[in-house]
Amino acid sequence: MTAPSELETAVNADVPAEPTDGYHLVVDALKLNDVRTIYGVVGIPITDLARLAQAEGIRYVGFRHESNAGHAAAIAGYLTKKPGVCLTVSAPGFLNGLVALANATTNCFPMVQISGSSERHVVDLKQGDYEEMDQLAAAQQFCKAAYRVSRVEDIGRGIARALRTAISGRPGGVYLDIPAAVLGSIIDADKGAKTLSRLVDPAPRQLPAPDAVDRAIEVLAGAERPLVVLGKGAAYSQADDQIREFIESTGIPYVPMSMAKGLLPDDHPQSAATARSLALKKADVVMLVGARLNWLLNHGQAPQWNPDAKFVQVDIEATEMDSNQPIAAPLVGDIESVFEALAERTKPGQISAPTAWREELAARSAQNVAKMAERLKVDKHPMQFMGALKAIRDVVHERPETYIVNEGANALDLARNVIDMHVPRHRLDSGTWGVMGIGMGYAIAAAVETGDPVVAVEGDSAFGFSGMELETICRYKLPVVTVIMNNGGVYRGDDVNPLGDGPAPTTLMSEARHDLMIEAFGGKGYRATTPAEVTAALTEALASGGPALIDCVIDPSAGTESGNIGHLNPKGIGNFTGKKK
Ligand code: ADP
Ligand code: TZD
Ligand code: MG
Repeated sequence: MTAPSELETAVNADVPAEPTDGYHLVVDALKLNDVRTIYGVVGIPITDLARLAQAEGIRYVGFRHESNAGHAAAIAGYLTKKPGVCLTVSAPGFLNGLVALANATTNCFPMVQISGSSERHVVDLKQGDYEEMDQLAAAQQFCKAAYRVSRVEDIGRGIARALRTAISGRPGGVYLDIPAAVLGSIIDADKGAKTLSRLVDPAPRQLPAPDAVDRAIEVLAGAERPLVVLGKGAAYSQADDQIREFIESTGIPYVPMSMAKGLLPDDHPQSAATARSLALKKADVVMLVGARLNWLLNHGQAPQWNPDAKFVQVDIEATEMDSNQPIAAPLVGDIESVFEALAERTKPGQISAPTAWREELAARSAQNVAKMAERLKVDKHPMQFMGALKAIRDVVHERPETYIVNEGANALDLARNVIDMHVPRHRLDSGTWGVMGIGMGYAIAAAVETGDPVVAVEGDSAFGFSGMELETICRYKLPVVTVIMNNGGVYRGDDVNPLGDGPAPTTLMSEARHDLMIEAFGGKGYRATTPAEVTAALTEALASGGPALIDCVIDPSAGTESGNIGHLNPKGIGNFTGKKK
């Protein structure tokens, strides 16, 4: 034995007998609060954090791009009603994750982005650190809240605060900044353990006031043409039984927003989804349940809506009321508590939808269903969207537990109408922002969180935003079948460059073989040129339970500019290509 050097003695004096560090405290705090999965991309300074989390029994799912990891965490939050966690590296990795964090906030999904960051004192003096950025300042405006942990003894508090903020009240995205120096800090293990805490009642119930409930009952009782609009907040709340009981006992027709499809099965006799325009135009009392009167509902304005309609709104966020239309009966509370209170305080028969109104909507539905059946019959060559989508619909109809992920423009709008849903929270799509790039992240998280099969119906452009995650799907051997509506372009594939010296802005390669992409990673690729081939491929792919991709070759002239929302394009003075759309 040699005597310790002066330096060793000095260092050891600072090291507790039983030491732990920031890495361990982060993992312990997450475990203590039931975080079971982390979605992320590793690098300095969080690689060891991911390794340790895995070693300690947290499932770590490694992605190829942070945006996709973030989208996965967000939809995991939506599906489980617990915050999804995304882990990113400093500056560029952090920024890559930020679109997903903002998208989660916009869609009211609970998620926490935990990011490592570089040396605070170097960053703040802008001395040019590795991956230098003031991440806390950058994150603030894109999320519900942003926090930074500056001392190792605050890790437990920071994580508790981030998780509670994400999940309570209106759910949203929260940013938690943990500088490298804090992760590497050493602290006595006992002392460290005492800084951690488990959240008690992280998403407390929010009961509506009794007089607010009575006011809503009165408004609904006076309706001649009542309508319920179910939004993704209703799906998220998991108050499936209470919502169904209210709708069935009152007989009120309902319209589901896209991600609320399946909350009640789409073939429910009270569904007015197939008479949507008439329902909106004529309803005299509209009850919004976890649905905002934003652009997706034309802000509640005429001519889409009856200008004299009265609104009842059920939402956990008081400031949502009156944002677009005056709300005659605001019901601020969590949806489960609101529906329990409604059931308690409504007298038998007090609210009921008049038969004439129900029959009017049912008659319009029958007409529209017949029209749709005609449209779906077309079996033209080259294949049209409808041919491919009908084939998908019929295969997944046999397997209602299948999750449907959906993005694109025409690929989104048409699939939403054609593929009916029968189980709550099984349709995951571009949502409030109409964002492209959610596809593979949502699909991966749905498969990871539930183990159920996923079919991702993707526009060929939309798919490109997250396509590299096919490798992730194959690496984790997930039951995800990606079906590409390959019309060779953004909206359509037949646009031309008038100068003829290269592709037009909306053009992609219609001859692209997306099916070969997945084969590079050992998945199964199919190319389908007819609806029968789509049926055969999807049936086989779902039966295999493994990763697969079906490239559906769609007519490049199929599709309209921006799908259903072409009217949102600014007009200008004319048509830039002179080509007829
Ligand atoms: P959609 O796009 O389907 O119409 P939105 O995202 O516009 O739905 O609306 C969802 C709404 O649901 C948000 O205003 C949000 O505050 C609300 N919400 C989310 N969770 C709950 C809950 N548990 N109880 C009540 N409202 C909720
Ligand atoms: N970038 C992001 C992040 N989100 C967007 N919504 C867009 C760009 C613009 N955009 C749309 O709104 S839809 C779309 C883009 C690029 C793709 C449409 O093409 P597609 O679908 O191939 O996915 P269809 O079936 O050809 O219409
Ligand atoms: Mg396309």
